[in-house]
Amino acid sequence: MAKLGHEEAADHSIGNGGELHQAAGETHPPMSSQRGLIIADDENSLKANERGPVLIEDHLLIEKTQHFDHERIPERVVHARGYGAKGYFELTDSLEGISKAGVLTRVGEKTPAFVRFSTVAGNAGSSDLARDVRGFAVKMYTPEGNWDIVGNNIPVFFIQDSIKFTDLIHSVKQEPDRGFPQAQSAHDTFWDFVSLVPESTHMLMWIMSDRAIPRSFRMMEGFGVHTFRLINNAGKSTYVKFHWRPKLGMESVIWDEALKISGADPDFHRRDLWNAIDEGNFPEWELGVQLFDEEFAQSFDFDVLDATKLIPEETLPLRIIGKLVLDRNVDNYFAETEQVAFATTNVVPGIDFSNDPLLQGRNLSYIDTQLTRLGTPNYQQIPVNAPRCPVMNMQRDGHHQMLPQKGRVSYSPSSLEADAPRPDAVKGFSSFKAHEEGDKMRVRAASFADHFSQALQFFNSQTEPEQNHIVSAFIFELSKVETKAIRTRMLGQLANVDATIAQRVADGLGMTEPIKPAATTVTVRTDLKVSPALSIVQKMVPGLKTKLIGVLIADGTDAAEVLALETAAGKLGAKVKIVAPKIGGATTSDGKTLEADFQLAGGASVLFDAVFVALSEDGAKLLSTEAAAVGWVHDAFSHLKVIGATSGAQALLDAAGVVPDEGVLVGADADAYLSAAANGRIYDREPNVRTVY
Ligand code: HDD
Repeated sequence: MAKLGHEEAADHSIGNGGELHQAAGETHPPMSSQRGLIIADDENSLKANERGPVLIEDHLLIEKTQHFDHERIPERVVHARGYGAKGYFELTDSLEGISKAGVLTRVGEKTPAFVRFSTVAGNAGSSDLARDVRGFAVKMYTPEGNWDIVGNNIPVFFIQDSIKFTDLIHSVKQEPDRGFPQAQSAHDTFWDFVSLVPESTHMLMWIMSDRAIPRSFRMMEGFGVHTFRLINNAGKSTYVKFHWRPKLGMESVIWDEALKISGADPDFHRRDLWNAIDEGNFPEWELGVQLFDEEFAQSFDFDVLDATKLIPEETLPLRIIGKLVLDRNVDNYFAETEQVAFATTNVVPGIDFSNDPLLQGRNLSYIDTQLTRLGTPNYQQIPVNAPRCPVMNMQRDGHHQMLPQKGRVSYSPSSLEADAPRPDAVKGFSSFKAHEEGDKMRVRAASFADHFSQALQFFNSQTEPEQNHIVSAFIFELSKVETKAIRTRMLGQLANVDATIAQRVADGLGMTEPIKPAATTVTVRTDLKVSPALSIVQKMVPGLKTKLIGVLIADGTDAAEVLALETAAGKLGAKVKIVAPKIGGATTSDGKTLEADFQLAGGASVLFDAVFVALSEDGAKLLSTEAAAVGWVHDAFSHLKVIGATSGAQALLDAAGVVPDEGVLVGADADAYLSAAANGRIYDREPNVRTVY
């Protein structure tokens, strides 16, 4: 190779970075190393000569590489895949007299908040649409310290005692020998465990329901799950259960749709949240509380300390006391969403724990796990975790200590410094004076024994399509279980809830042997009143606000029609997304180009809440032989979506097997189509598109 002259070599060494020009108005600060040294060349390592070996002297290369090598931290052992956002909690109704917590008594105060939604079983890189419980963790930075409600989108849990948590999670995560399956409960070890642990039956009903496949984080409820205590100034305790209520109402997707979204856009939920906040459509939840005393607890049919049970809203109505608004996306995913550390022990004076044995175990686990994840007890100093009130104590040093802790006194009591912090019995946190007596023992209280009555109540409280989905989900999951004895055993547990449910699942599995109910000492209560509040469909809020409408176009599409739809949809707060065979768009009937948001293969109809097929006759004929277009329409139909179409589009509807019903509007105007779409899915269509067991 010819040796380059000095000048040529210098030019050559610039690399790609040299191509970047400073545009007018841009002020790029100089790049520096971690210790602030301004970097002259970030394209080339330091070499002994032009083609020679790299020198160990290249501290810039070493620093950059070393930092990269250590970028990852251990992901969360559960809830690894999550997404966070910032906002505030505002109290609208004071709990004065019930709790002394400032955050629950100072009406109108806006408390900064950080929320992280998550799935439980999947690893950080899994899909958002796995069938799973969703974590709903809220951190409120109150003037009296951080208060976390580390909840889920389901008000009950799998187990009653935290000693079983390790087993539950080991069973649902990837099987340890093979390292799969990822992010799903549909495998032998999970069903082996739950079929042997009847206390999980109520929760199984919930995770087999559409609650486990929400349409959006913005459209799901949140629950503190456990019974907590509120403590007033006189030290009196009131039991409380916390509920987050989405302003948009609840909505879920269809299971086949969830499977396909996982392929079409594994980031579906996080993208949805990011976009909504970015566009100024701030998601909002009401905070509701169920308040009750010991007398109610004693009179209630189930133990309020049992996290596998709920108190129906119809029995104990919610009192709405505030709202949570998410109005800012994170600035940096790792710094905030990954490093945020929630803990059930993050409570403030006026809020305390009950004896729920699941909660008591959690109180250790959260603060402990952060040591592995974040590597130091000083994780509370990371900005996303740091309280927004003074932190003063005698804890010192440790890895990554950020505070210049001043003074010679690092112990208490002390007398040497006038400003040394001291405990404050009035302002400070004091535990509720609970009266405890009895023998120490490792037992499960008899009041925790009924695992089936509320499971049946939940099922009976669903609409027919929702019940069908629960049955189908059991069939799907158990069909993935290879060990037949586990399927049989699970049918035995289901039979304890209800013989018909068990039989429907058995029919779907093709298991013809008589079902033998599992041994139980409990007589199932069939008299529990249905609770419509447990159903998603019955809580749906009609409307198209922030919904997405996919419009399929091709050459020859009538642009005016698309524009009319876009305008009408915009007025209702919905967004139209154009899907075309080419991303550059299509030539519409007026000879102009209508640009596309998605290329057909990358804009599957599962990404939209409703669809519109805006094709000319020629366009429809052409797309009738295009599998992606046929699948686009067919999926929308089988996912029970409202389909609008121009009359020219009929050939594609026919090719996709679309059968006319109230949700198929051909040749209708934009308003008629949109008002149909605003009512959501066409559940009556379901028996025509898939087998209902
Ligand atoms: Fe948990 C994370 C919710 C039972 C141990 N849990 C975690 C997160 C949520 C929940 C939302 C994610 C927080 C975040 O976004 O960082 N967990 C629950 C609910 C439960 C529950 C609602 C039952 C009512 N959890 C539970 C038990 C234990 C744990 C019984 C252990 C005894 N959970 C953990 C953990 C995690 C966690 C291992 C993993 C990462 C973390 O805490 O920070 O400590």
